[in-house]
Amino acid sequence: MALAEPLTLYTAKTCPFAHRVELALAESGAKPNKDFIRYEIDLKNKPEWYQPKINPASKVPAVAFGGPKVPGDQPSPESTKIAESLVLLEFVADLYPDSALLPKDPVLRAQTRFFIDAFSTKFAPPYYAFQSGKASAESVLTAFETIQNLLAPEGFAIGDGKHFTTADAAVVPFFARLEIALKNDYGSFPEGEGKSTWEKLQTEPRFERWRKYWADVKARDSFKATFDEASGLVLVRCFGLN
Ligand SMILES: N[C@@H](CCC(=O)N[C@@H](CS)C(=O)NCC(=O)O)C(=O)O
Repeated sequence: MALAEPLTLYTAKTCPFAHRVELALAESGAKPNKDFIRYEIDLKNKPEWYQPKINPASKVPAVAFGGPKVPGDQPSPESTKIAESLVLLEFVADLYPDSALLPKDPVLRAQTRFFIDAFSTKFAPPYYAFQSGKASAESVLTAFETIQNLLAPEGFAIGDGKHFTTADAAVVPFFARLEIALKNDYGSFPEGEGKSTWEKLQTEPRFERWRKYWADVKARDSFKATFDEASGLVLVRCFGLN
């Protein structure tokens, strides 16, 4: 659905934070390069205008909203620039109030935000430590259980699980990349521990709910449209930087 004002998303296929926002836009029915401009930033060779004109922190994702319609590489000073993936998730939910991205009920809204906070504080740090060879596989499996315990009994994360919310958009990009990293044993953990950790997640009864959640997410059109498996291995640099 088209927006009243132009929106350009500065993003990078490799970046899980940017993927969050792409998922939210896809869930809102916004089509890249029709309803918004999708501008890929090469993180290894960022355009010189990016930091001064779009994001002083020089990171993706960022959005230019409003102002005249301009090409992505010629940003207008009249547009508002907004950064930080979790801020942008809520911005997209506000732009598309008819999407189910952010529940209307205050309790469910609070639970959505609590879920994201739990992921940032209880899942990302141990996972990042494991990936960097500084924590045990068991600490990661415990972190999976922590997140799993917050999932709705079926479906997506929040409430009755019927709706994909910002809680799902916030965590899915990281699960997608860690699946690839673990399966390929890509990380600084002892050789074989990535694969064996993935094997445990796939087979142990204690992770059954997470497995079903992950299967439901992967079957979702928004996921298929936004995840580029080839870029998925670029994880370590981004994970934990929030
Ligand atoms: N806290 C930021 C983190 C964004 C971030 O770290 N993005 C990385 C890519 S995954 C980035 O743009 N890094 C700058 C660079 O690589 O030069 C958010 O949530 O949006």
